[in-house]
Amino acid sequence: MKIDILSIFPEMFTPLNQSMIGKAQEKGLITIETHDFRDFADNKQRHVDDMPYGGGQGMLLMPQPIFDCLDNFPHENARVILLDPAGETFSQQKAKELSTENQLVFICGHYEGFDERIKTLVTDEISLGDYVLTGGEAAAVVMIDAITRLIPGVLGKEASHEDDSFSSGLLEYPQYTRPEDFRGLKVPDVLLSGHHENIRKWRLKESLKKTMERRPDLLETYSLTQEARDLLKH
Ligand code: 4H4
Repeated sequence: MKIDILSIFPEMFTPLNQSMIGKAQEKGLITIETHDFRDFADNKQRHVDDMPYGGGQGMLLMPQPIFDCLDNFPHENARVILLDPAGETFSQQKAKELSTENQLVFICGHYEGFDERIKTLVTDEISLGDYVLTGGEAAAVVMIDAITRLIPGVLGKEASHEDDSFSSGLLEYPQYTRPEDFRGLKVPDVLLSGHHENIRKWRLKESLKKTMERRPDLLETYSLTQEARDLLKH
């Protein structure tokens, strides 16, 4: 996957060179390239924003630097994603959908928003959540993390995303590692039993309980098996 990021703060994306995403780039599974659209501003002061027509607070990103920056690299058939609080709320399902694309382009705005004409370039307007950030960069880092970890080979054999919270449709069950007893806090006996069927049932019940307590909305779209219904009753 090729990921192009339009931002006037390219240094905000260095976290993507660390850890598993950094390794995925070294393995050639993904290529991340940042483009500073300030380099494409056609004014001497290199301004990329201006006051809104009609008055009002704040500054808006001008269309010209964004359009010319986007014209500067191939992006046919790419999903062009505008980070905007007014966009569709990002989700694991959206991450899964975008993880199958060959190229993603992220347009990260600052200040108070975008000239509306920028949206003619865009295939998806996506928000990280119902809050307003100083810029789209932090949101893009989170989305790229969530998307690229789903690309086969990125997580490597030592980790997988099949049982992730949300991927399975339920919140993840409680997990434990060594030691068995840490300051009197013990690992549940079932996990030490080696009885795989009992462990599977315990994990399903714990996922259902946690989901029911914290995110009952997820159960509206989760197709409960008879076993899951029985486990929820007891
Ligand atoms: C855009 C701020 C629009 C305010 C912005 C407005 C997010 C988010 C974000 C910098 C840009 C803000 N990006 N998810 N949430 N005037 N970006 O907040 O429409 O309120 O992705 S405005």
